[in-house]
Amino acid sequence: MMRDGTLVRSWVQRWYAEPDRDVLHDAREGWITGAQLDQRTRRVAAGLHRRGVGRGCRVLLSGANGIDLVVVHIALLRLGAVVVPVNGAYREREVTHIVRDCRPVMVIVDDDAVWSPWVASVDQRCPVVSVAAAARADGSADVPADIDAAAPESPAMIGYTSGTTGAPKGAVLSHANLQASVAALAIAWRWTEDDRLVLCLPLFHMHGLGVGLHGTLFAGGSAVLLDGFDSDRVIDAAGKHHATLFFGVPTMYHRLVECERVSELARLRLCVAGSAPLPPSVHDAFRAATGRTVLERYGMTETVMLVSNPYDGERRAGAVGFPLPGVEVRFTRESGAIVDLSAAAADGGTGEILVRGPNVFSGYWERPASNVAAFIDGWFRTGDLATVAPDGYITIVGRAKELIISGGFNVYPREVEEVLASHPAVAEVAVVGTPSNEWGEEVTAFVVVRSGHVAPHRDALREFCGEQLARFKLPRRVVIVDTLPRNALGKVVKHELRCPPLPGK
Ligand code: MLC
Ligand code: AMP
Repeated sequence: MMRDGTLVRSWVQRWYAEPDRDVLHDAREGWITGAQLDQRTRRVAAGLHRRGVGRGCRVLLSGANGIDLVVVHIALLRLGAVVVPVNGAYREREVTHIVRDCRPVMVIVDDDAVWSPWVASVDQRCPVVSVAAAARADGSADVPADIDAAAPESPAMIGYTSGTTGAPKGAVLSHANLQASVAALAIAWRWTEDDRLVLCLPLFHMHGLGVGLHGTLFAGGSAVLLDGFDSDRVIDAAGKHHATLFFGVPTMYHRLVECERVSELARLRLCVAGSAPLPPSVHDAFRAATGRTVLERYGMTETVMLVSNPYDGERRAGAVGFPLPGVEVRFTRESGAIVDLSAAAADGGTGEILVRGPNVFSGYWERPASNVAAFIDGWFRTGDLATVAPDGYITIVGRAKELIISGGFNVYPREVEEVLASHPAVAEVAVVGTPSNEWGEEVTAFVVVRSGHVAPHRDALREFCGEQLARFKLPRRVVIVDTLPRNALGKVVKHELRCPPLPGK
């Protein structure tokens, strides 16, 4: 494990050691080698530096998976700038919140024309540049002397997430945090330069970026970048490029097991699932069809990866396994006590997972109050509830935080409630996640209609919210109710909200 290096320095060393090795593939360019990646990212780093991007500057980055996006990402890290990955599906409300919060010096996004007025409404001077244009930025004669010189403890990335409550806040991850996590994964998953990953997860979240891309570059392996998920394209890419690895969210596995070609994935060395619970039925169906046992792991934006099923030994369906190398876990108890893994295994109780380790972020960007609440004596509160089996396997059994995970994307009920509540026909609203085979959880809104108004149709409410929220946050189900269940303090008791059965079920 490299102790004092940074992520980019470890990658650059790989490219120097084996310049002709293929590293990344996309449909537009085919393969590029380590030497090409080094040269291109240097040139782009210099070009962005000339435009005012320097050490510590925040830059929003969002684009479809492809070599251009990766080149810009690496160039920013080489400069010591702080990458703020953002979902390209975000709408004005979501984008302006992040711009206002982290004050970027530049926004680099595929849809630059759409985002320009949004960014300008917060900061007229902040340039909005397309990913393609940024990837052509060329300052080759002018490479800054301090390239690759960011200190391990300096910030590398800010990932926006709502944490346990409230409006999205930026989790600040250092170069050392990001590196510690992939170093642990290289050990735990036996990830080597011979591995080739089919990478269709979006590169604006930890799973695709902090695990898939960073892990590939750290291990010295290679990745086939796919712009979005499609079962046939994943299977084709795995076959054509002799891939060894696939990482996906449960929704992708759900779709793969329904694909008649899934047995072709038997060629892969390792299939990893995470970001949401993988239903044991999908775990079993994938094994029956491919002979491969999915390895499920658990992580978070604030911590990258935390707990993983073992590479050797039982990969238990429904469980997430053991702490990764370097990660320590503890569990809260109702009594207020905090217990370690073996005590939790002995008492068999349920509690919130607390974590500590070199991968764990230091805090949220400019949120001193949240940072106090997020840690107990230096241990980060995950907001996830778990039990530990007598043999040490950790199982996530629920969440203490208000969060819906749909298809691996996080949806904060409060954000959707705020938008729905501004609809003229909505008197009161509560948003919860309801079980779904395909999505894991579905965004469901319980609506009390304002008197004198007609109950709004689901599609009308979706259209209304769609102007302000990314489409994956829109309610898939709307249930009209007379009142919302409330406790003595007037707070909505969400677990008492019940969906009527779907027609035909
Ligand atoms: C797309 N849609 C979704 C959705 N994704 N709706 C709810 N939940 C989602 N996750 C919407 C689309 O906008 C569209 O709506 C409709 O669903 C049909 O789209 P689709 O073409 O079927 O969906 P697709 O584009 O194939 O996307 C599905 C998916 C995608 C599973 C590929 O959601 C995805 O890439 N998920 C991965 C998320 C991820 O990377 N999470 C990692 C977080 S990091 P309409 O209305 O437009 O027709 C993390 C830490 C950790 O959690 O531990 O890893
Ligand atoms: P994010 O904030 O997008 O990083 O999402 C992190 C959250 O995803 C965690 O706090 C968990 O609630 C959830 N999560 C990630 N992996 C798993 C898993 N394997 N099983 C259950 N929940 C998971």
